[in-house]
Amino acid sequence: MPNSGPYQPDNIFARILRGELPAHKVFEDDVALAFLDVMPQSDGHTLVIPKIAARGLLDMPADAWGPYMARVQKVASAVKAGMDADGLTLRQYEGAAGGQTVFHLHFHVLPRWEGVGLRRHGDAMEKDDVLKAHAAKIRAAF
Ligand code: DGP
Repeated sequence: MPNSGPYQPDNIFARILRGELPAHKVFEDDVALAFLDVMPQSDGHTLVIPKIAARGLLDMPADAWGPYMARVQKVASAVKAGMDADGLTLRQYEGAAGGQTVFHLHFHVLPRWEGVGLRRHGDAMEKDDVLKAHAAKIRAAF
């Protein structure tokens, strides 16, 4: 996948948006889709993507931020409540040099618990039944 240039409509998240690839979805409306990260850095690690085709923060239209960030906040609230977390860490990696590996804009919502560290970014795949259980808890918290 090229890490610069125009938006590539065959990126993994675009394919999830089109329903071509499965995901443990927790939220969807006309603006955004949220689903669990398959390589979670903490239990319940959720990604929130806009439906607009933007590679990253720098090519997201300015007037699309308000509606998108409102969904990020809504999802973050459900992630915190559903996972019974003490807090959250939000992250966004911009460009390959910034750590981005999938070139469709996304915010990472990471549940945090006092004294519990994060696993490494993109390190290990989680079991499908574990992701399924976490997604159910988060969906129930909207
Ligand atoms: P980033 O470096 O910010 O582009 O992170 C991409 C994240 O996406 C990374 O944490 C792993 C996750 N990921 C990669 N492929 C898939 C996939 O096919 N499905 C899901 N749900 N997550 C994925």
